Amino acid sequence: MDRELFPRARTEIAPGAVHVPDWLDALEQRELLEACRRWARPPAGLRTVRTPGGGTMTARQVCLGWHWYPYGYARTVVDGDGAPVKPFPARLGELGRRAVTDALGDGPAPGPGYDIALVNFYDADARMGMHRDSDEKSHAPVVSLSLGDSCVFRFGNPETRTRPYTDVELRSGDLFVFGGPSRLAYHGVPRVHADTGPPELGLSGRLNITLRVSGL
Ligand SMILES: O=C(O)CCC(=O)C(=O)O
Repeated sequence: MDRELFPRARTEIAPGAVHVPDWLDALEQRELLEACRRWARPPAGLRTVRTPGGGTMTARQVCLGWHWYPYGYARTVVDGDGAPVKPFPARLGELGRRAVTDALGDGPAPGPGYDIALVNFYDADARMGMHRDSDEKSHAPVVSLSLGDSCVFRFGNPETRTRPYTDVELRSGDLFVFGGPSRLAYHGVPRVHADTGPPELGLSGRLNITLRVSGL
């Protein structure tokens, strides 16, 4: 989508946290969406996440490689149908490596590569509260890809859920990477803008694919 007079630029939002607009082309977005639809099917498919306090997350989720539940990782869907988690596709690992190089300019990090994908599906009313990705043992950068409707992505600081934070609009095809001093920064999605995705993609709602290194 080219609504701007000038192309949106790569922006460092905080030290080690970089937004790269339009990183995925239309074909890559379509292929990823088709893969997400396959991964969402049971067993170990899209589920509603329940938090220990009795709440439910409004974004629904499917995991690959390791199953995330509040607050840990398992090899089976311990808070759902109990099935083994689907394997982490090598293709997503390559995408993760390329994303880090493009966003941060770093070569491949030594040690294990990406082995977790969380796929979050947001309808127009879904949100994600401010949280830190702190259940992994590795501090490798988190890679986040967006498909479909645009959203407000709130990126804060490692100390508090509150200000200072920066609101970034993430659109279909955008990449956001956060590592280094921002690896444990609080972040969330306070708003999804309905019907703003590229019509040719054929997705109603928003998908986010988050890649992490477990260190497990
Ligand atoms: O949907 C997003 O852009 C953020 C997802 C997220 O923060 C997470 O999965 O931990």
